[in-house]
Amino acid sequence: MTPPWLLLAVLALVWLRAGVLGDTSWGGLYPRESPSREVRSLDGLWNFRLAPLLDPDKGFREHWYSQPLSLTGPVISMAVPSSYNDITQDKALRDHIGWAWYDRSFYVPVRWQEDKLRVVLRLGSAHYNSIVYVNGVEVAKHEGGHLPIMAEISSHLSFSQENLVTVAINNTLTPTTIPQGSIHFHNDPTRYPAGYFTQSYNFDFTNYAGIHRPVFLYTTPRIYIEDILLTTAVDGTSGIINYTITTGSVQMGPHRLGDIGCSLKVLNQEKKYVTSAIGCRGTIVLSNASLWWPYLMSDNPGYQYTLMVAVSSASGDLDFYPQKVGIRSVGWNSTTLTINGVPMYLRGCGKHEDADIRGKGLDYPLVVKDFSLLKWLGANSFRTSHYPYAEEIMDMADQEGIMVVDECPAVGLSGFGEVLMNKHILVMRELVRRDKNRPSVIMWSVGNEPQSNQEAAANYFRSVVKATHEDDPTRPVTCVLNRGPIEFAASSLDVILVNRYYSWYGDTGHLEVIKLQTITEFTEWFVLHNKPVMISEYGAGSIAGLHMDPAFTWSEEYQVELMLQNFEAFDKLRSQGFFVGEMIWNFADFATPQGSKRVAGNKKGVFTRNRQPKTAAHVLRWRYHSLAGTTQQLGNRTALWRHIFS
Ligand code: BDP
Repeated sequence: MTPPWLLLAVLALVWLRAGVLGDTSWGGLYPRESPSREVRSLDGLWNFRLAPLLDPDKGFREHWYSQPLSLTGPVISMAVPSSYNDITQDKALRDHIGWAWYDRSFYVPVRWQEDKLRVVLRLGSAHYNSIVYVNGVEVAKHEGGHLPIMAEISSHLSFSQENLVTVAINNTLTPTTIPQGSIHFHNDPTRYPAGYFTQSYNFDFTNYAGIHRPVFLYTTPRIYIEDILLTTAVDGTSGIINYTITTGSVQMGPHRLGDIGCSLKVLNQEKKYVTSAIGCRGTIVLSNASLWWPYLMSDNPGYQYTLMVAVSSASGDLDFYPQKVGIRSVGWNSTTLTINGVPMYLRGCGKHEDADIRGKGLDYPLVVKDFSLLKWLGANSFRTSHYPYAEEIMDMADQEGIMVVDECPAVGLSGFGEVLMNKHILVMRELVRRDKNRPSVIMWSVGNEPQSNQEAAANYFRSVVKATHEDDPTRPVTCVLNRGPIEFAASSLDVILVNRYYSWYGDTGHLEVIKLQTITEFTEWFVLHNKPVMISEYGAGSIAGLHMDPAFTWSEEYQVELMLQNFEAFDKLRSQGFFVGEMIWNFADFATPQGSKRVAGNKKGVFTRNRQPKTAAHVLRWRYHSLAGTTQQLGNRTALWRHIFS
C-alpha cells in the first residue's frame, strides 16, 4: 500500500517538475499565413494514455516521451482539440486527477530546412499544467490552462524522418495555482481504499482537462516579427493607430544581422490599399476612418482594417504578418463607460467554453452558433467567465462587434499570499499580451468572486490591478465581486461588477423582494465607491420544459419572472446614471461536477446546453432588442412579444 505521505510527496514532485511559470509566458502572435509564413495544423487524433492514479510519476520515470506512447503501453485515440473527460465511456478518464499523456507523429518538408526557416510549435492552450517534448526533448513547460504555449523547435526536428510531439498534462489544482484547488487524502482504511484521494475547488464548472485548443506548426524567417502592439484613438472623423513592432532573430552564424527595418501597409475591409508607413514604431492617422463599433450601434459593426506588417534586414530576410486593427476608443469616469465617446450600456451574458462530448475543446460549429445566438438575442457583450477564451472566439468577437470583458482564470481566490499574487500578475500579463490588440476587449477582469472580504485582499488586488494598468493603461480594470459593498478589492478597481442572486440563493421563492434589494444594494455600491457599477451575474436555474404556474423554482416561469423583476430594478438604476450594464448568468446550461445542488449541470442557461432557447431566451431577446431600439428587426414573431410585454 502506498502511504499517503508518499503520494503527497510524489504529487508535489511531479508538480514541481512542471511548476515554473515564465518560461513560455509569451505565446507569440497567433499563427497566421502570410507571404513569409506557413501554418500547418497538428489537430486530429492523437495517441493518449493516463498515468496511473497512484503512480503519477510513471511516465517520467519510464521516459514515455522518448518514444511513441504506443510502444510503452496501451493507447487510445484522443481528439485534439477537446477535453478528454467526456469522450469515452470510461469513468476513470472522466474523473482522472494527475498526468495524462498525448503524442502524435508528423513530417516537416525538407524545404523548411533548405530555406533555413524558424519552426514554431504552438498550442492554443492545454489544461492545466503542461510539458511539451519534440523527439524526446523537452521544449516547453507551461502553467495555466487557458493561454498559449509556444516553443521554437527548429533545431529539434528531423527533416528526413518522422517527428514525434509528446504532451504531458496535469489537471491538479493546488492552493497556489490559478484557479486554486486542493487534493484531499482520505486516510481512514475502514472507509476508503488505500491511496484514495479527491480534488475540490471553489468554482462550480467542471475542471475539464486536455489539449483544448488547436495545435499548429508554423514557420517564420530567421528575422521575424515577434510582437505588435497597437493602441487606437479617435479624433473627430480621424482614426489614430499607434504601433510598435518588435522583431526577433535566431542565430545568424557568422553573418552580421545588419539593421532591421519595419514597414506597414494599411488595407481596408475590402483589402484595398489605404496608406502605408515606415518605421518600427509610429502613428498612422486615417482621415474619415471607419471606426470599430459594437453590434447594433452601427450599420457596419466590427469594422477592422488589416495592417500588413513587414520587417527586413540587410541580409534580405523578410517577414510579413497580417494584423487586424479596429479603431475605437474606450473611456471611463466615475459614472460612465464610453466607446468612441458615446456612453455604452452592456447587455450580455456570462458564458462558458462548454459543450457535451468535447467539454472545453474548441469547436468551430459551436463558435459560429454561439455568436449567431448572441446576435439573435441582441446582446452586445459577454464576459469570458471564468478564464480567457480561445483566440478563435475572440477573433469572432472582434469581427462581429461583440464587446468582451476579458477575465483571467482567478475564480474564487482566497488566501492572497505573495506566491499566488505573483502568479496572478504573470497570468494577467500573459492575457494582456495575448489580447492587447483586440478592439472587442473593452475591460480586463482580474478575477471572479474572490474572498475579498479578507483584509489581505486590499494590497493583493492593488498590486494585481496596478500591474495590469502598467501593461495596458487604455482599458478599465475590474474584478467581479459578490461579498458586499464593503470589499477590500473594490477600491483598486475602475468599474465595479457584482454578481447577485436575489430570490435564488437568498429569499428563494420570493420574487417580490428582487427589485427592492437590487436597487438598494447597487445604489450602495455606487455611493460607497463612486465608480460605474453593473450586474455581471443574476439568474435562476430552470429545467427546460418544466412549467409551473404560479412560478416555482426550477420552472421556466420562475426563471422568466425573476428576470422581469430584475429588469425593473435595472431600469430604475439606469435612470440614476451610474449603472452601466447587465449580464445574465448564464448564456447556456453547462457542466458541473457531480453534487447534490446541481441537476446534471448548472441550469441557469437561457439556452440549453445544446443551444436551444428556453422561454427565458425569448424574453431576453425582447429586452435586449428593446434596449438597443431594434425590436422592429425581430420579424413576424415580434407582434407576439410586443403583445406579451404590453
Ligand atoms: C456565481 C459564480 C458562477 C456560478 C454561479 C451559480 O460566479 O460561476 O455558476 O454563481 O451558482 O457565484 O450559478
